[in-house]
Amino acid sequence: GKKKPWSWDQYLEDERSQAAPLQLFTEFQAFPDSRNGFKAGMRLEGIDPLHPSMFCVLSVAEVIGFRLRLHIDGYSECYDFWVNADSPDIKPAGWCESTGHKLHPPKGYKPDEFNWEKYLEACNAQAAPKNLFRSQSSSSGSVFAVGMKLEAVDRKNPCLVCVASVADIVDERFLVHFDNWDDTYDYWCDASSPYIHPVGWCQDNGRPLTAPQGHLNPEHFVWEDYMEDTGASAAPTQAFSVRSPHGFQTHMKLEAVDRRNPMLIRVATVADTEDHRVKVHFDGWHEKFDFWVDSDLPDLHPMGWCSRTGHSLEPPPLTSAGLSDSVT
Ligand code: MLY
Repeated sequence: GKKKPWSWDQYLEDERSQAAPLQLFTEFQAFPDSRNGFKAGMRLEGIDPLHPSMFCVLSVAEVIGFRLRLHIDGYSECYDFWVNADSPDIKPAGWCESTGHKLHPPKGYKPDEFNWEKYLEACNAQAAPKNLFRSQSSSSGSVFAVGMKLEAVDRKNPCLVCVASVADIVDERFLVHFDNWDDTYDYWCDASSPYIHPVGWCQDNGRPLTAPQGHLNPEHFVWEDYMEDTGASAAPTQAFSVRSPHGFQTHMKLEAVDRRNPMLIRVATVADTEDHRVKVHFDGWHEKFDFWVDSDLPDLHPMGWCSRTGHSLEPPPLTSAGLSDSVT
């Protein structure tokens, strides 16, 4: 007979499993309340994932459901990346100019000779209309200011807590930069991030603090001296308010973007948990592919997200649990 299409309900029943409840997901993971109005070819501005301090000229390369593949104009397709249509990392054309940010033009343009109007005309392209972007929360209640110092986890070397600065602020998020390092370690976060601490935190908690690169006496870094030398101030302690731990539990099922092929979303299981992270396992795949992510990663979604947003969902490669475990 004809093979029945894969269904979440049947799968949960067969596996005697439960889906992660909706309320555990953030607004950027949950079912969107708007449509994805972006169209291939539209131009926009946005953060370069490999250089989080840079806003670049982007074009929409592909649209699938609520997701977009973005291309950095003038650069190789190997830098293309996927975002959700409500990503705070993307902004309409002209946003940089109106907010005092430097816009990195397409390769071959000097920053001062780039002009959106002329560029769009030259490409015969359209700018993505402003109403397609997540509405900006105008209230900036944050007390963080550019230049303020803090102690932050280096996400690429997570055992290090380092001397860092607020390098940029957009809406409720700010850019953490590690003093005297290049921007490849930078990341955007908000005041609830578990990865940032006020000046003095390492000392109070008996942890080593990594001094700025090239510091003359890194073993004896003194915040007071450093702030006097740099004329900077510390981000106020009250500004930090770590979010409460997520509620995901081991065995809960969800839908997760495959990092090795980010065009795909797969059936997945929470394999392990920490306060602010979950270990994602792809059902039917070897556990060597499991990986830890922040529980609020916008690439995690509740059961039914793909079907609701018009994205295909990759079912486990074999439906029989016993078999799939032995096939790797
Ligand atoms: N082994 C790495 C460590 C870099 C750490 C950078 N942090 C502190 C921002 C290297 O030397 O490249």
